[in-house]
Order: sequence, then structure tokens, then C-alpha cells
Amino acid sequence: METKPPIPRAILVGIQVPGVDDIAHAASIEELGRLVKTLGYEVVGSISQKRDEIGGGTVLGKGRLEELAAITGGTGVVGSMAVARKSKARERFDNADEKKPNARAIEPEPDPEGPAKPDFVIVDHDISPSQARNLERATGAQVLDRTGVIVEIFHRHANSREAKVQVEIARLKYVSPRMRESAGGGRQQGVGAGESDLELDRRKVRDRLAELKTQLEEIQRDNDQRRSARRDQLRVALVGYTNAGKSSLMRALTGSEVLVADKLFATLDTTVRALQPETRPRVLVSDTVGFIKKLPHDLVASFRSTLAEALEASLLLFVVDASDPTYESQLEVSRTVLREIGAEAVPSRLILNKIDRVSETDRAALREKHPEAILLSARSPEDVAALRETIIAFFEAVMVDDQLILPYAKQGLLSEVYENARVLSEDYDETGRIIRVRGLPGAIARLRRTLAAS
Ligand SMILES: Nc1nc2c(ncn2[C@@H]2O[C@H](COP(=O)(O)OP(=O)(O)OP(=O)(O)O)[C@@H](O)[C@H]2O)c(=O)[nH]1
Ligand SMILES: [Mg+2]
Repeated sequence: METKPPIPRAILVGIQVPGVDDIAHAASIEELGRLVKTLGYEVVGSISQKRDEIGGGTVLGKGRLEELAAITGGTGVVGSMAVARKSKARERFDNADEKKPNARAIEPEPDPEGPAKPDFVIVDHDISPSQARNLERATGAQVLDRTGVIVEIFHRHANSREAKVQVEIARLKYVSPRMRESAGGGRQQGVGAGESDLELDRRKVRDRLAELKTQLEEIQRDNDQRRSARRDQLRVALVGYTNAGKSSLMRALTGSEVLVADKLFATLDTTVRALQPETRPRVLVSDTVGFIKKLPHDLVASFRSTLAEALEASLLLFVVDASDPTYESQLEVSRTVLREIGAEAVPSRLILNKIDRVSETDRAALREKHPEAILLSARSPEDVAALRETIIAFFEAVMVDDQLILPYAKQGLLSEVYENARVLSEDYDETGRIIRVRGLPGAIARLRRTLAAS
């Protein structure tokens, strides 16, 4: 009999450390909940505790841990051998072979004695492999931390070859220190001449990582070439927090069919399309991967190249979901990431999106607080048209008028001139075609070099 696999249930765990206020803490848990839902799990509740730090063998204090264990059906004690079963979550992560269908999908075990218990405990912080193990022993549930959830979402959403390789690297780095558990828990018995399963696994991971890094370098060389071919073009990049509406704006501005979804990290690959209706020279718009609080470091590193698009743009449209009560912290996180990748010097415009969901009073407050910002809704065609005009005005202001001479022997290059600049007029004399153009200084300089080359 075919039955739909049951939806895994998850309980969230947050530690409120000093310096994090109640609102920020609640927002963080709420966001974790959305991440977990993006994975397709049901969030059944959350447990929070105020502690001085996240350290400690079990993350939670004794009392809270017992409370959690009562909900998950565990013993509440780390030393307990009651949970001999291997974490299925771990198994899935350990199962790094992408092509193998996941035979042991996450299924909650049937519980004849009452309401279904959560299968997952998801901690809103990064925890160490041993903390995860201890929590699993005490709760009898599978334990994941914030990074684990994000890595898994990236893994599912990766589409291009580059994104897939980047995510596999991040995933292996996340999994390998946690491999002790996968090898049966505890220390390994020696296998054969002393090399344990674990050491073998680690070696395989190292080899695989090296292989992936070589692949990534190749892919990135290709991409760099493609990018440098786009250099000196009029480029705008949409950047910002995940779910802010970047892809929606991309669609609206370029008429392209990029994925828009009420999910976190719907977009992992950079897409580049021309602004519609097309301008001369045309403006290229790129959609980029979203940012998030506590973005795992390996993922920041891996997505640096994806974000290189943003670095090469002349203008960043910095998109924020203004209807989100925590938009200020999203703004801050995005600014930090942009600083980290060295994009803070690129001119930018702050876009306060989803304004259709903001009351008149709040809009006034937003305008006062961010007088330079553009308030809009990606769903309003008028707003999008106005944004298009803003983009065009930005480029008009940086473009210059100049003159190029196209020798009669090189008329074949005319289309290149038309592609990279706006042709204002054409005249002819004995040397060739004299073209008055308007374009970016860099683009005109490059055209001049092309025309001069033999
Ligand atoms: N009400 C309203 N919803 C919007 C607006 N813009 C986007 N959305 C919704 O917000 C959700 C996220 O939009 P996306 O465009 O996918 O967001 P994104 O920034 O590309 O997200 P990631 O790719 O996950 O980083 C979708 O459900 C959109 O329909 C808007 O102006 N108003
Ligand atoms: Mg997107």
C-alpha cells in the first residue's frame, strides 16, 4: 500500500544570550522556524532558555533538557544508553553520495501511546558535534543545528554545476567532523591493519574535497571569463536578505521567469537578464543568492564567486522586506555581508520592498528614517516602472558622450559599437565612419581599443 511519507516534526531550541533582547530572540526563532519549514518539516513548538553562553555539554540546562526530553520522549539523561539508534539526520548528511536515492528517508516512528512526538530537535545556534550527540542521547530525537539546516536547504536548492559543487564542499566540511557518530558512536575498533572505518571515511572525504575544489576552480575560470566579457556593460545587481523579493523584482524588471517562492534561499544561482523594455545600451540585471543571519562561514566563502556578480555591478539594488518587523536587523546583516565581500564601495540604492503590506503610518516612519530609500512593491507595475526609470537615470548620469572612428575596413565591428553604446549620430569622411556615441567611459575606451587593434 502506497502511503505518503509522514511529515517530520521538529521542535526548536533557542538560547538567549546576554545582549540579545526578547524581540531579536523571538525573531531568530521565528526565522529558524521558516528555515525548518523550507526543509518541509512541521514545527511543533519551541523551547528557549536564557543562559550566559551556548557552551556546555548539552546546550540546555538540566531542567530545560528534561522538559525537552519529556516532549520528545527521551530520557533527559546524556549517559543513557536508551538511544542506541543512529541519528537518521546524521545518516542523511553522511550519505554524501548524491546519486544514491535516500533509502532511509526521515520517517517519524509510529507512537502508539499518544500524540506524535517531534522527530527533530533543531538548535538555533551552531553546536559542536559532541553537543549534538549528547542532545541526541538525552532526547532520543535527531538533532540539527542552524548550519545543518541551512546547508541542507542549499543542498536541495542548488541547480547549476557551480552551486552544486560549492554546496557539496560546504556539506562535506559540515559532515566530516561529525562522522564519529556515523561510524557507530564512540571509538572505532581497528579494522585490519589498524586503519579504522572512520579514518578511511575521513580520507575519502579529503580526497573528495580536493576533487571538488579542482572542479570548482575550472568552473570559476569559465565564469570569470564570461563575467569579464560582460565588463563595462551597464550592470545592476539585486542583493539582500533571503525572501526580500529580489527575484520578484528581477521578474518584474526583466520579464524573465526566475523562480519566486515564499521560501528561504529560493535562489542560489545568479541569473543575468536585460532590463525590459530594452534600453540602448542595454542594462543587465542580476539576481543573487540571499543573505541570512549567521550564514555558515563555508557557505559565505563558497558563494563569494556567485556574489562576485554584485561586485562587478555599477549599481546595487539593496532589497529589504519592509513589512518584516525585523527588517532593520536584515539590513544590518546584508550590510555586513556586502562589507565582507568588499562590495561596500559599489554605489547602491536602498529598496524598501513589500510596501503594499505596510500601513500608511509605518510608511511615513520608514520615509523619515530612510529618506534616501525607494519605497515600493514588486507587485505594483507603476512602482517597477519608476524603479526602471531610476536605474536608467543612474546610468545616464555616469555615461559620457564621445566620438569613435570606424575605419572602412572594419565595418564588421559596427554591431559591437551598437551593443555597447548608444549611437547618437553617424557621419562619414575619408578615414571611415565617424560615430558619436554615449556610453560608460570604460565601455567607450574598450571599443576604442578594439577599433584601433589591427
Ligand atoms: N506582498 C508582497 N509580496 C512580495 C513582494 N515582493 C515579493 N513578495 C513575495 O515574497 C516572497 C519572496 O519573494 P522572492 O522574490 O522569491 O524573494 P528573494 O529575495 O528572491 O528570495 P531568495 O531567493 O530566497 O533569497 C514571495 O512569496 C513573493 O511573492 C511585494 O512587493 N509585496
Ligand atoms: Mg530569489
